[in-house]
Amino acid sequence: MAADPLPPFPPGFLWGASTSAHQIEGAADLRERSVWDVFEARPGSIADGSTAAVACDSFHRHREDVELLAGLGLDAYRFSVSWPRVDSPGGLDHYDRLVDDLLAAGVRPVPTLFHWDLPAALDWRERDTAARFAAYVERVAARLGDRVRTWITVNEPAEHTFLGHALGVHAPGHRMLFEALPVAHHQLLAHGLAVRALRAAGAADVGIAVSHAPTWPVSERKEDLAAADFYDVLMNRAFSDPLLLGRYPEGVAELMPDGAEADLEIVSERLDWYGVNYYAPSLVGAPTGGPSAYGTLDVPPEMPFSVHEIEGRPRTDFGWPVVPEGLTEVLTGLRDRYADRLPPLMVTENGCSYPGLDDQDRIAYLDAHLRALHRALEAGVDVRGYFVWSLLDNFEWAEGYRQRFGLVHVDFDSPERTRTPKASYAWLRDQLRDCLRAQR
Ligand code: IFM
Repeated sequence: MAADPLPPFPPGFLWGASTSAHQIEGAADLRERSVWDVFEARPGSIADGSTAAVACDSFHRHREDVELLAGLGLDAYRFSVSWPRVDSPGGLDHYDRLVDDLLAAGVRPVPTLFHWDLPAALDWRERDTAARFAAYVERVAARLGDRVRTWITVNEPAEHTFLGHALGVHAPGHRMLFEALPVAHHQLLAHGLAVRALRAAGAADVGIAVSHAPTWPVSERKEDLAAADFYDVLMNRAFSDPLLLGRYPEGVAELMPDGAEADLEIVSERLDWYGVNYYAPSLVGAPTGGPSAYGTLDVPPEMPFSVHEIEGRPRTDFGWPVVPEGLTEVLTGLRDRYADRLPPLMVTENGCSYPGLDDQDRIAYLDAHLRALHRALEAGVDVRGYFVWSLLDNFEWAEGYRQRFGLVHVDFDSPERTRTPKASYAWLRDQLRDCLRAQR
């Protein structure tokens, strides 16, 4: 257990936990199908052969989740709204109840409107999907907007583009390599249209959740520096530049669909805050002629870069290196790059996978990352909140139930999906009570 008390955070700093609909809800029989349902049915697509049909059964057990959030003393819950559920009769009723129960427990609902579970009939390769998304967002806002103050449009458009459409290891399973880039643009366009739809419905606090990994060159060799720079463009700046500067960086602009340029005014619609999902940096060099790997992910040899292991660091169960200072680097780096174009930041995801109930490794991880966030605050970066990924162990996409990110253990073998708070749950609860909020 980490010994020193954590430093206090500024008054009003928002403390939360995150989940997503497909990863926790289950009740797949009570909604339309998503691209993930189709993908999970393909033999070999999910490492443990599982599906998210039941997951944590949070659709039926969301009150237990709300109690767990309230027990932690958190201010906010970031969950996602399932578009395929909203498309089914009565689907919005579930979110109505969830929002009411959260508010009754004193927890602010923070819905994400797209967290990868696209309705199976739709396709992000089609530009029209962005307009369909905006129409869906209007329906959700019309129903929940009287009680929801803070909204997130889209989660991690980079991962959904690259894992789902470039490499084919996530749904919908396309392996289009660089031809996948229009999928990124269509999600960003969808985001901009959603910001407009939410504002038209009266929303005043709108953000997006974008993954950011500092890219470290494997050496100072010219080839490694160039490969790392391109990787950084592809994974980070291809998303933050259009959102915050209204332009695509050189190297990806030419890969975007015709007419993308004209959409950038919509894509860069003003944000109330910018969400950062941080897990670990990437160590990148020139291609080695063979495959390279990041955790469980294989990087194809034909890519113009190779990804290397960061040595000398503890690793999570996923094989991801634990590098807390990467979070400080991301936050200060965004401030330095975007300066007065950068809205306040919010860490919308940060966490780690470890097994077991006595999860001292998770405590050490969270402790170190909160200190790293605090260093960014001390350096003058305007960060307004932090959401742990995740409240619950859940369906970790292509890994199935093998990777456990929760503060709360879920027994996936029990019909009740029994929830048991881990040591990290008690630790975070006590930190929130004793130090993190000392200045309030
Ligand atoms: O579980 C995912 C989440 O859905 C998106 N961000 C990363 C998490 C851990 O892999």
